[in-house]
Amino acid sequence: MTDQLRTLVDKGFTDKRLVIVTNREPYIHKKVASNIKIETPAGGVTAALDDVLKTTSGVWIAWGSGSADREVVDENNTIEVPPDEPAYTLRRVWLSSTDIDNYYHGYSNRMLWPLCHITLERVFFRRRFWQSYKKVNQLFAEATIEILKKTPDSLLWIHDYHLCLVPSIVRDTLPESTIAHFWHIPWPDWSVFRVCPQARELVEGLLGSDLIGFQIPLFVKNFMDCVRELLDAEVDMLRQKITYRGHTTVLRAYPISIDFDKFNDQAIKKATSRVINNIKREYNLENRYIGIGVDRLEYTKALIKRLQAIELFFEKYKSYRGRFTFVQIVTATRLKEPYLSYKKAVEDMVERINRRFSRDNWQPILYIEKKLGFSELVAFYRMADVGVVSSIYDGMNLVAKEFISSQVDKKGVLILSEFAGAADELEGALLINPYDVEDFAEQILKALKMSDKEKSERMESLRQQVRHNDIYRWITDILGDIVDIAAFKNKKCTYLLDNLQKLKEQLSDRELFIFLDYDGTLTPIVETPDRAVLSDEMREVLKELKEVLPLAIISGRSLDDLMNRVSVDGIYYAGNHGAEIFDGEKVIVSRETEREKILMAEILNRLKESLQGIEGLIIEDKGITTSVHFRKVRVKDLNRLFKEFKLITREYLDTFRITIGKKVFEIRPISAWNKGDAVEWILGSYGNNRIPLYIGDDVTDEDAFKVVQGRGISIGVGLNCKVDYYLKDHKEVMAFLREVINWQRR
Ligand code: GDG
Repeated sequence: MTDQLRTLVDKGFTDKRLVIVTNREPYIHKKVASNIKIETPAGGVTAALDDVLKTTSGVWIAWGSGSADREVVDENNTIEVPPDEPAYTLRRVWLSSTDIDNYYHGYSNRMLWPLCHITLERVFFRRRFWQSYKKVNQLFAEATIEILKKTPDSLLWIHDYHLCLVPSIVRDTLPESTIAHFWHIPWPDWSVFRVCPQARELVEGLLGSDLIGFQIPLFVKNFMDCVRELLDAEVDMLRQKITYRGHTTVLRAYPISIDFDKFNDQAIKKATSRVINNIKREYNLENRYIGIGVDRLEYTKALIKRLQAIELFFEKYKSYRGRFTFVQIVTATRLKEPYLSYKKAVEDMVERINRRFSRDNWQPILYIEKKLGFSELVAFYRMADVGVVSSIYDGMNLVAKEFISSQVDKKGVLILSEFAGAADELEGALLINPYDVEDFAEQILKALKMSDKEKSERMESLRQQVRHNDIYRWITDILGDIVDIAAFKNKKCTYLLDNLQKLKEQLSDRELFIFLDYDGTLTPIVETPDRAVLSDEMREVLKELKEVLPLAIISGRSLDDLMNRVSVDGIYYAGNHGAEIFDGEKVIVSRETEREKILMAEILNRLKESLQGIEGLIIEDKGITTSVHFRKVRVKDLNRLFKEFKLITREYLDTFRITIGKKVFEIRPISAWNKGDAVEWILGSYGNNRIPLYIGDDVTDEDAFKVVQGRGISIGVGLNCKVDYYLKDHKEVMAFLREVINWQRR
């Protein structure tokens, strides 16, 4: 476990318990003759979650699938695990064989799995599948509720497509729970997901969560699109938040990974070199190029396409016959249709290709059907010259990362399907489209012919990426967000219009100074900044207000623009997020340095150049600061915009502050005054120790909220718990300001 994760676990879980819910259990008790044997599923994800639970002493809820599982649990269906050194509780859920058929093999594996992997021909649906899926999700939810009732402030982390409905069932019974769900497989786009007869129920089920994690940003976007099509929900594409029936769910991409050190450390062991020599001798692989594929026997991993490419490769490049062997390791899981037919098709094809090209004591494909032990697996990965991952669609694909982590000699090349989530992150692999078998065969040739230098450079870059983003980083990121969400939920958000009397009492006998943000506070948020016009009604309110209290309008807009738009005399104005102030007589400017000016011009040029052609984008040059508005940019261009914006601006982070507001990026010199500084300056210049009351809606208003905290009143527009009170929109701001005028007059 990394230090970072350890700190999180130590800090975040002192008074809370982590409750994990998965279909498969981390420890399985099996009857072997008259004994009971304990098996642990080899998967790295399970092992890492097990590690975390061992340190947080939480609870793991899962289907009790072992033949001796019932014998060992107590009357609450729980058992302390690991068996030899108990550290946390495993709560087992019992399923009948009919449910296993209908919920697991049926709805999960024949409806959701092919649907999400866009193999629609394979989608097979029976009503009984769905009935059973609902029943089993209910069972899991009941077990969870029972646990949560005992420790109400537990944090719940549910996994995968088997358990879509659990979040909302739990939420209905225990509305205050903190619930996260991680979706391990792809989320397809709407044109695919609409095929599912229960599309709406599934999405509603998931939206009981506070946080839903997906592997990559594309799946987040697909999910949001589906919600937009299916439900009358508020979908904030930019902040990746969905509000449905009064509950808000945050969506994020968290690319899953592996334990880099575990593979790397095993690979460099002397013992591994010995295992490699043995394998080479045993399978007659000495002095040959070696390719490797490690997969569950699974149609989404596209073994047939891979074999077609290998066949084509040997057909075209005869000189590699006898010199290159492709080792395909498979483990058969889910031993039901359509897997049985698929297994047969793969085996037939291997046999045919081997018959076609084998000669002397060489065969092109070495097909090994067995679940390898860890040391053997790592040895295969390390000795390979080419690792192949050819999925037609894949959430992430851990084999790709395991191969990389085991490549300590950096002599292997990774051929990776562009449709695996891993392709989104891993730079340095040779990307293939598995449907383009011709190119696939060419990439195998390219990998084999690649210079040692290029191989080593590519592999080094891949290894850096996996080393820095390992499974513990994944867990840390998700748990960190869950802990934050829980903390946020515990805070009370106070709605001002329900608490006017309280505020009035708080302010009685105190002299106020009113500070107001402009966009979103005095005007509604509109498509483009030029359309944010102050209504005559609001202007009249401001004019009345300034007669009874000192008033300042503080905005990210340039000072001139702001003053023209508000056009009320005798008040303070601050533009450019506080960097320019008009005190009623003169303008006071927080000067930028020559260097800042030059760098800002440079950023502007680079942004304009690289973001050319993005329709609807407005880059607003305001002198000291710059705003990049993207409210009108099409969703399909957002990815490019965010990527390029980040790439350019990250070089200037020591000089500029970059914040994201309502569909706008703000770039401002770190040294320039912010809205908080402006509040300080204005209060000081006005004198006589007034109490600031600040109303704003934007991220940049947070600087001012901080200054106001403890000495005045902060009011946010929109649901906001970081402030003393919140109001819903600019209309409520107007109503509140009228109240203030009345208080003062009385
Ligand atoms: C789902 C998503 C996502 C396979 N054969 C052997 C063996 N394996 C192990 C590999 C690897 C694991 O199985 C397969 O992981 P994948 O990520 O490739 O695929 P899925 O099982 O489909 O997993 C996937 C994952 O969830 C995690 O979120 O990446 O996209 O589909 O760890 O090593 N292990 C051993 N011997 C074998 O013969 N020891």
